[in-house]
Amino acid sequence: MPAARFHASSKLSHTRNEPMTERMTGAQALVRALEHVGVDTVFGIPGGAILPAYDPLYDSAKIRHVLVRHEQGAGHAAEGYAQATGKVGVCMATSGPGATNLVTAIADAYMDSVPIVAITGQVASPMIGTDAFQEADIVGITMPITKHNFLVTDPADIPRTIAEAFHVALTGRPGPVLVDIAKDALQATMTFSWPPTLQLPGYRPVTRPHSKQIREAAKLIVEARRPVLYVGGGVHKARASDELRRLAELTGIPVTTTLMARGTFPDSHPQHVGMPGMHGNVAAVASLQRSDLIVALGTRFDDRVTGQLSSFAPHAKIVHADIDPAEISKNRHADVPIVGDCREVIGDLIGAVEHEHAEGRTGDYTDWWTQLNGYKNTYALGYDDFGDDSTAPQFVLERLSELVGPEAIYVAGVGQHQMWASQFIRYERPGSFVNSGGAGTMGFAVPAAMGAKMGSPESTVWAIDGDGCFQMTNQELATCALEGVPIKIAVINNGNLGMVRQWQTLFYDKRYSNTDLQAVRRIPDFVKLAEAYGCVGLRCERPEDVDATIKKAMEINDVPVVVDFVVHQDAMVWPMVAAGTSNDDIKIARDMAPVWDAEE
Ligand SMILES: Cc1ncc(C[n+]2csc(CCOP(=O)(O)OP(=O)(O)O)c2C)c(N)n1
Ligand SMILES: [Mg+2]
Repeated sequence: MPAARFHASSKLSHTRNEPMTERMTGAQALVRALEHVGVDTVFGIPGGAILPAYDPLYDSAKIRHVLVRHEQGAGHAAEGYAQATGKVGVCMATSGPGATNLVTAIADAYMDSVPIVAITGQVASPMIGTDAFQEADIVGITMPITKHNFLVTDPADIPRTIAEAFHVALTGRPGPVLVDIAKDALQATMTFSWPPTLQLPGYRPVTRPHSKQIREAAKLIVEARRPVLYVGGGVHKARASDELRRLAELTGIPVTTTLMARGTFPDSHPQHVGMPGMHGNVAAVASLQRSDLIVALGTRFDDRVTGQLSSFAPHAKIVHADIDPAEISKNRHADVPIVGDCREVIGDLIGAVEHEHAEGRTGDYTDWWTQLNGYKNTYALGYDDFGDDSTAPQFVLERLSELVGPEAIYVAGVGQHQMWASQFIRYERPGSFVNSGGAGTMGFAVPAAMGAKMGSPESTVWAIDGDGCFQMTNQELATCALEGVPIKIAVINNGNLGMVRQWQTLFYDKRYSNTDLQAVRRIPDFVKLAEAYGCVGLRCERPEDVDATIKKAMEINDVPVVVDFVVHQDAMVWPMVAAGTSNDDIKIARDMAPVWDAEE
């Protein structure tokens, strides 16, 4: 690929930058380059190797540095910021342990295709490879979990590398990019010029889909009897939810939204059949399983969706559209592979289907809808109360959804509460549910909610966290309180590592090895903990207090609020497809399967 000119008119910057040169240190060049690519917020913690960069950062009028309490928090905050803004999130750390503390968040961003740039200080270049103090080969460590990474030892390379990192993070399939800069490169002087010329040979993501494939897909759509749109996180990342809706309404095809796509198609839409997968609802799982044509858009046939791959959707032809050619036919063979940006793909599909309709070819999905509506009505999501005065966790989520509404951004941790947040909150807007899907990273919620709130200060941001997850990253409450980031956190406190306990209930004969967090002893007491961090702490122990507690939390907008919702420990996430089994064996409760044959 010829070297591309980096244009300020790209997504990376708002104004056209005139070429300019100036002598400065590598550190100053780093800060200047970050300003030029449009960075306004950086989450990080300083230390020896990155210290030279923190000095000019102190003077930047354009960049707000947010001092977090743990680098993992910086990484997830960058992810939350990226998801709320559509821009690149930025985190910064020193060498060695600072950099390795970012690793979990970088892996998380890689799995969920979140555009972040991580900037790390490295020991001075003559020391690299000597086991110098705080040396870690972070480029080596993050090689398999970054879209691309760089080690910079020449100060002259800093501006170009930053421009390249932002370009790579945001274009094509988004993802994390790491820039590791040796301390001596930050300290040395160089000649800064902007804009730089990108040197990314071979990097040219295909965004325009092939018209022959599009025509073929449209033909299959009108011929199919049981088609389904299987929508993944890529559709929102391509900002294609409007196009998706047009395609869905034009064709009349049912839509399933994966965990990463919740909100991309409104839950209230009659064509929405729900979330597929391990904890998806029966209609959505059946829509894929019984389908004769799956149109997969920006999604990757993840094992949590397909269940046992060999028995997944056995009668379906597959149209698979993705910006990343490596995803296509990775898990399931695609009959019609389409490489391209989902917005362009869906836009072109609309045109091609309209052409089919104009020629008098339309799909008839009446029987299919009868079947799916049967599943929808018979197997609507529900839950049991325990018949005592305890609170069902699902009830808390239901009430949150009702009282807070679809305009808020909900950010979940990982576990049962995450699945209930996906199932029982109604999402109507793309991007309104942020969570850790591919990696399943406990500790994601608090810092990601902080980043989301900083990216979208007008939005109400609710973190839905587990009592286990919350204890992994709640130190960022200090950051939120001090930086004035009034997020709200609903801790769904079941006193257990609930999702693991659920598997122990089902598959390990109720032998609860190391999942009891001993909630009765209140160590820690989440209300006191919140107060210690300068937040408001509330507790809700009875179902009749849920509404009033949520309303109270909604009235507090100047400081972060933590609500300790004490819920029953034995609540389970249903439906469930046990790991490694077929989607056909979905259970709606323990030992209870849908009665397929009766409806068919
Ligand atoms: C960092 C990390 N460690 C371990 C796990 C395995 N794991 C998945 S869910 C879960 C329990 C989470 O407990 P909690 O936050 O209380 O959520 P709950 O399931 O109870 O709602 C664990 C330990 C994980 N996903 N991430
Ligand atoms: Mg728990």
